[in-house]
Amino acid sequence: MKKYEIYSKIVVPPSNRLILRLDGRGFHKLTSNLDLDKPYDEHFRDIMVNTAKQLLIEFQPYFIYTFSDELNILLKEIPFNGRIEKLNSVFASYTSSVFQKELLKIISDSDNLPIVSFDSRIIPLTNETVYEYFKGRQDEAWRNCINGHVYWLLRESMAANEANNMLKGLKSSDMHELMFNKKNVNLSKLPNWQKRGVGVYKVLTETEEYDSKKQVKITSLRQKIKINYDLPIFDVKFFKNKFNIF
Ligand SMILES: Nc1nc2c(ncn2[C@@H]2O[C@H](COP(=O)(O)OP(=O)(O)OP(=O)(O)O)[C@@H](O)[C@H]2O)c(=O)[nH]1
Ligand SMILES: [Mg+2]
Repeated sequence: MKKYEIYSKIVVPPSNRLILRLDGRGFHKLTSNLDLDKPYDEHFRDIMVNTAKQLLIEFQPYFIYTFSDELNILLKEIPFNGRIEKLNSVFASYTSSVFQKELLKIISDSDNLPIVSFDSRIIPLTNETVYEYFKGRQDEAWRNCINGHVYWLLRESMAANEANNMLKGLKSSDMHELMFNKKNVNLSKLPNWQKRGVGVYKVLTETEEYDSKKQVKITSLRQKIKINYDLPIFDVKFFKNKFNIF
């Protein structure tokens, strides 16, 4: 009976912009069970990027930003008449299914394939706060990057709780120095996909085709999916130039 479905009419507020953020559930355990490279594993990154790509194809958002086990989707159209139950459940289940399918490609022993799930939350924004939101997530990606590298360096000589406690007491400058002295790694020179995350979106691209009837080359503009492993530090211009949002 419809009258008992008391949450079904809850819809998103009439804001200009909507973000959905999906986050892998219990991925700390999942990634360690799979024995992935630490702190960054390129197979894991590729699974997240391929999942983002499939979400872009299916839901046609403006932009997807991913780092670690999260995906931030900036919607263009708001599907399901903005119903919160539908948005959260469909995006979370779709993301989990695609991720699972991608995971199967790298795990030969399908009996040991972990069952994955993602949570989903909705973040309503205005045009003016889109940049601020993504910059906040990108700052988190950078913090993650520094902490991840330093944590695994400390783990070479200490237990997990000891490394965690030590990490808490370290200033950013200490961490940079430690990585440089012990590992000869300059944290600010790490690859941009680790420091700044990865963007997935469409760009207009000129393509050249040959018209065999008229025997001429034709150039046309096509939307192509771009996977940007080399994102800039987000600024207002990024969202204005790429998606006309400012
Ligand atoms: N080894 C490895 N682990 C990764 C990688 N990317 C993400 N992770 C793991 O995924 C975790 C994601 O963080 P969280 O989302 O806070 O942790 P979680 O276990 O998923 O917890 P919930 O989201 O609250 O369910 C990180 O702490 C890492 O342990 C990677 O490239 N390599
Ligand atoms: Mg998680």
